[in-house]
Amino acid sequence: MNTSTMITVTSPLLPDIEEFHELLKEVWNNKWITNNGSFHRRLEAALAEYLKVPYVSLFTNGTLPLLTALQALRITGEVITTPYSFVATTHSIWWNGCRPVFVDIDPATGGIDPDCIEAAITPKTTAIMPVHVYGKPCKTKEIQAIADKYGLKVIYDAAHAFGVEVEGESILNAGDMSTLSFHATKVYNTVEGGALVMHDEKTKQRIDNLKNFGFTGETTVIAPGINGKMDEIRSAYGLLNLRQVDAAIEARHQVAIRYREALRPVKGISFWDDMPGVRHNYSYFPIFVNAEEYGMTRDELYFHMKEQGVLGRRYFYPLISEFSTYRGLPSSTRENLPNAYKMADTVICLPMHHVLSDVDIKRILDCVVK
Ligand code: T4K
Repeated sequence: MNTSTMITVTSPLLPDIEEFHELLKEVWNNKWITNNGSFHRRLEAALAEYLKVPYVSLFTNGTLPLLTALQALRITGEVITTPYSFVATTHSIWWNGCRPVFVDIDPATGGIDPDCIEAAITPKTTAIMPVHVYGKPCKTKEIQAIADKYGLKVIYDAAHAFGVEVEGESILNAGDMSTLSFHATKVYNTVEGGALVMHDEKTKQRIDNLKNFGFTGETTVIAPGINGKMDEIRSAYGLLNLRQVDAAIEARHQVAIRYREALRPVKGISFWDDMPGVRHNYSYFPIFVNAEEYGMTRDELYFHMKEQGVLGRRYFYPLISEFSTYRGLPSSTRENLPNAYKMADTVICLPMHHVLSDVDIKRILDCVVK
């Protein structure tokens, strides 16, 4: 197969090269290329406005905000989380010296099932880390009610949830903090990048200090911080991408409409429709294969697509709880996580991005629709 004819699961949103060049000239003129420069400040303000959140702190990727949120909230002991995510979610808990406790997911959203949380709480539990997987909102009200009852913090891994709103309100306002990833493969990207969203200025200040080694001035370090600062070049790139992200989301929406129309009659293939009252970002398009009804297993379909040059991905297979670091944990058993196993064993994310052509969409659907 000629690699140029391959259809990848995603394709990055790229700013206009001439406009980027103009902004680069400004960065060059400023001779200030990182450490809270003017583009960094402009992007934080622009994102806060676009995302309808009070404060944003930019980071160099989407993993550091997870690590930093746990640090800032002084999370210790056990953190209840989902096995159905990218490994960075659980790694951030482990890197903070805490123990991840996996609970099962809600098959209707792919997110953590609030009904499973209470049984997993022990005297050592200090926080819950749910994930808005594929950008589908978790049951935030139910999760918050449990957190309030037991005095737990809630940090949402919202890496996939850029721009997602419920009844006109940003999903990023739920919980104590939310994290975003601006990796190249995301709906909105700054090449590599990420952010933490918080509710108050004091927390924003603390996070800004923590991502700058814990410095509060030239000679004062208030905490064991890290280097998480986004530079001026990526910040400038991010400002340009913000201008076109709505159009990119709409283009993805149109792809989702085409997929749903073609796949609805296919026996053994299921997928999610939009949730009422939700502004989705169409960051991924997962389908679920019922092998008996479809006549092919998920893996058979996945490899058939691959042979045709259609590179879907089995996000999120295997479950995080199956990786060697985590599989020995008491909460990692199949019996504890039946819905998560089922989803991981049946999912394929179809290619989904803003520049999928009609020809691409037809090729993708020709693989799946028999
Ligand atoms: N929490 C969650 C829930 C996450 O999903 C992630 C990251 C994080 C936290 C951590 O955020 P970051 O620290 O990464 O910002 C990708 C991404 O690397 C990762 O960001 C993402 N989640 C994860 C779900 O997917 P891979 O290893 O599957 O990506 P890769 O390199 O195979 O790329 C996928 C496809 O995208 C390629 O086949 C082609 C296309 N692509 C990729 C790149 C990098 C392009 O067309 N151009 C590109 O530049 O992990």
